[in-house]
Amino acid sequence: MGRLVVVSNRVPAPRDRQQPAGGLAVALRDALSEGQCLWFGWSGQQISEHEKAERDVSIDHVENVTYATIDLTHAEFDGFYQKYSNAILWPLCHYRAGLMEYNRKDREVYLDVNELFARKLLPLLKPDDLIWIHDYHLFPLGQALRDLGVTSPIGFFLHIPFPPWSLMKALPGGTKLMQNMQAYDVIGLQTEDDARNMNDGFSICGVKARAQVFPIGIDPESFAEQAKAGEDLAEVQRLGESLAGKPLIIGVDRLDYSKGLPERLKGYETFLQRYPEHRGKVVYLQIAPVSRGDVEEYRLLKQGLDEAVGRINGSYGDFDWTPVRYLTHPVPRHLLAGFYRLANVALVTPLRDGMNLVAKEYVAAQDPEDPGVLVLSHFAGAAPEMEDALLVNPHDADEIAEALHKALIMPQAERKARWALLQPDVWRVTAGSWARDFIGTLAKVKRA
Ligand code: GDG
Repeated sequence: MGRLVVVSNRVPAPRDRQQPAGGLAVALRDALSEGQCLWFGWSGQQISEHEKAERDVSIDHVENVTYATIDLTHAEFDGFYQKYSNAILWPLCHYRAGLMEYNRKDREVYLDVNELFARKLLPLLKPDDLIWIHDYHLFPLGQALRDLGVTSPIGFFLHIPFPPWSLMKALPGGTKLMQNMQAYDVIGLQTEDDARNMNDGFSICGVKARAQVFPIGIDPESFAEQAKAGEDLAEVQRLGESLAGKPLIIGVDRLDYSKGLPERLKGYETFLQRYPEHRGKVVYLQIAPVSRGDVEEYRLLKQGLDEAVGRINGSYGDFDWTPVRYLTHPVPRHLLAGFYRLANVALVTPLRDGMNLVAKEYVAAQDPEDPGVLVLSHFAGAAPEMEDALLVNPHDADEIAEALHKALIMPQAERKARWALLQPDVWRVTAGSWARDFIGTLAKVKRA
């Protein structure tokens, strides 16, 4: 098998290269552990327009992995990342065409940055490389590499949903985007629905390409160990003591409108209204680290959440009880694992989600003898694999309220039975197996 070349918008920061922290880095750990590998992408640094001419690729070797990064100018960061990727493709792929802020200029910057990636990557490539491109920031990169004469196998994985063509065609230049996908030898999506949507789009656009399903997972073994070890951490014990015997409901999401946070709070409020017996007797901890804070839509979302939490705490709280504990900063991963294990219920209610790893992490973190209950949205990519969770429609506040009540009073025998049905899939489809399946499929490709 050839050398693995991974391309993603962001490459792990130097401090995270020994011990991967981010989702993609953790997911790729197995795949990157063998042979020589190259990881190419944006450094996370921005430069001014006049520094652009001398822009070079910086190279760093850590064990068998070469990290190659480039800086982006402020204008590139804005047009490529903030606007086209995060204010156009992200909402559209999450079925929110109404939130799209389309501007032709941003599309041009997006295409330019993809071409820049291709030009800077080209001299680093070797003939027997396997190239694996990640996510919506880089849809056209495969074609840009082909235009420069690259003939190696190139694969593409989309981490987020892909909507039906009737919606996707709202994207100006959408047909071109689909045509560019012909450059890829393997196209991976998270779920059957996503792959069907993309394949229907291909046939409508007359594009000869085929999307396949490669659901992503976590590293359940190490996460379960971390969660168990978490029991002995002072912070986890402090959280436990602060509950004073009350059950804990946990939510963990980047502060993103796809995660259904306002709807979830409405569900919790409805729960407090309809089941007064739980008032004063339960704690809901929502961890929602701010993400993409410079994009207007995300600022408005945060404002709305700040207000809703304040309102619920003001109306239902008491001098010795806060209904919602709400953090908008990240919690270190080892604590998070311990918090999940302590939590009696996890509320994972995205309006749309490619997969949702939080659902899998929560299951992995449980004590098999006394597991908690997962309340999961039908619209998470994880839902088809996790039908033994309490599945809810996140738009239906009453359904969330009923599921919360059911979860909190669920007998231990039922909790154990449900967990035992959820556990095998979380252990079977892992980050490692996902990467191996994808790379194995790509390695079998011989381009005509
Ligand atoms: C995209 C797709 C797909 C969250 N808060 C904290 C924290 N996290 C960690 C979680 C989890 C990860 O971030 C989030 O992963 P998700 O899968 O839930 O969601 P996205 O970030 O939107 O990821 C998604 C994924 O890509 C993979 O393909 O599943 O559908 O949208 O690992 O634990 N971690 C720490 N502190 C926090 O406060 N340490």
